[in-house]
Amino acid sequence: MVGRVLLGLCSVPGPRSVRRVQQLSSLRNAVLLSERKRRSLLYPFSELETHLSRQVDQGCFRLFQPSMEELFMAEKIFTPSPRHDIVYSSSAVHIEHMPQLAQPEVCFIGRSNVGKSSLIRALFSLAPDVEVRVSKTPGHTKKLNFFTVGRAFTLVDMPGYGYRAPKDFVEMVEPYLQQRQNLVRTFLLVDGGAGLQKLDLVAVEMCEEFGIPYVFVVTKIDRTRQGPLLTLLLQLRDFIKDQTSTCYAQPFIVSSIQFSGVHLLRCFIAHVTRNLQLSSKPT
Ligand SMILES: Nc1nc2c(ncn2[C@@H]2O[C@H](COP(=O)(O)OP(=O)(O)O)[C@@H](O)[C@H]2O)c(=O)[nH]1
Ligand SMILES: [Mg+2]
Repeated sequence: MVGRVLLGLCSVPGPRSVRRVQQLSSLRNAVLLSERKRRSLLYPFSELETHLSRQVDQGCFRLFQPSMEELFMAEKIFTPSPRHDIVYSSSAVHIEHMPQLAQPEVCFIGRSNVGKSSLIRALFSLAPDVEVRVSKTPGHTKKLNFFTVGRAFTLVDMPGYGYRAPKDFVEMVEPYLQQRQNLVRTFLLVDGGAGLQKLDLVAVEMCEEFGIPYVFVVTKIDRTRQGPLLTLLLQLRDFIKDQTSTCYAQPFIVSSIQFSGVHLLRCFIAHVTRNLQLSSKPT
């Protein structure tokens, strides 16, 4: 049944199919899928690579390819327990009001409506008590929202830039990116349908100027056709290679509705926050 739902994906699923697709947020259910469907859920690039000629250099898209066992280990970190609380902890507008934390931190930035909050909600789907607000109105997240994952790491949902961005967005985000000592990785989200926009380049410039490590995440792949998605990925590959110095070479691709790529991203976060050692170290 789960497999059928995965196949019959529509861009805006109703509540029943949402419930069924949400079952895919746990790896235990993913193992019930056929090999092909499981691969496209866990490693969504595998679905696309068949359309690429072998002459095209695709190595960067498979740099981070953990084993099933490693994906399971990462899932544990995203699963709450009495000794491992996963909670929304606080919000802040100015750097002086941000909690001082010792554990590694990751943050999610991108244009308003790109899917930041939805992706964070998908990442935390195994902790249903965590409240991540997703709005149909762009510009909803106006503060930096901090979520703590036990003592393992903190995750920050940032206000979006662009349409209805808070006036003091730059004053809020720039000092955070520049000064946050425990920030280990910034996830820069790009809408799969819209592609890389001028405003995204402002975020790229900030990360490059401050020399902080960041990684592209292409969102909403469930409603992006494969051709334009591949074109965007190849464009990103060249952009990263030619114009960036602190960007991770592999862009991640996700759908927060179908959960594709979400397990892989959990594993990457567990890895960069030093909560998971991988058998083969990704470059
Ligand atoms: N089809 C689809 N829609 C998505 C996805 N992620 C987010 N959305 C929708 O995009 C809109 C904006 O999402 P939100 O997470 O609030 O974006 P934010 O402003 O970046 O935090 C909402 O209507 C979401 O339902 C996705 O993976 N697939
Ligand atoms: Mg948001």
